[in-house]
Amino acid sequence: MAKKIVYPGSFDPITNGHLDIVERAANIFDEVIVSVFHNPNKEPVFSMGERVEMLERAAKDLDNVKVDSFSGLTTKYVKSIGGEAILRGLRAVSDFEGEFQMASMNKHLDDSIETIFLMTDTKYAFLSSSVIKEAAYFEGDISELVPDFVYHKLKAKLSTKK
Ligand code: COD
Repeated sequence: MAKKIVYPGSFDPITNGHLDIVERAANIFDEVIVSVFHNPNKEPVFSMGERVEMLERAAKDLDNVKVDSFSGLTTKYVKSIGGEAILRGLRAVSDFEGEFQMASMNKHLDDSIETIFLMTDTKYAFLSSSVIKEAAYFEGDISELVPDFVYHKLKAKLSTKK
């Protein structure tokens, strides 16, 4: 049976830390679905269309990776597309508590769906979309931390906000 795993997130925007997790998962699982969550309570910097497009570009050479979007419960979405598990990345100890809570709630909501964690590569352990946006806003050099096209899109987007 083909193993399909879903990597859900905000990806606002994708960083090299996210991409590293996607690439490593693509070597383990038959199919990886990277899916952008539509959160009605959050105002993202990038629209849903922009985030999906950036992920598609970043994953274009990975044949078994597909990009999608969803709203509502992750567990319901995973089931609806025939996924078997949820993929999450773990950075520092500080991620553990929130991830443990989320995985436990997801297990409560659907006992058939496991959450699988990949540890971050230590060189990306400090990376998050939020620190990337803040550093970029104040013109810090983040060029080595995100794909090239994300770097340019971020610069263009943030320059209109000043
Ligand atoms: N290295 C490795 N992994 C990383 C790095 C890095 N540098 N940066 C981020 N990651 C990992 C994160 O730990 C996470 O696993 C993943 O990448 C995505 O991160 P984000 O920040 O883009 O996405 P989140 O954490 O905001 O996504 C949250 C969800 C959308 C998955 C969550 O809110 C959700 O499931 N919502 C749907 C509603 C639902 O079902 N709720 C019930 C569950 S409590």
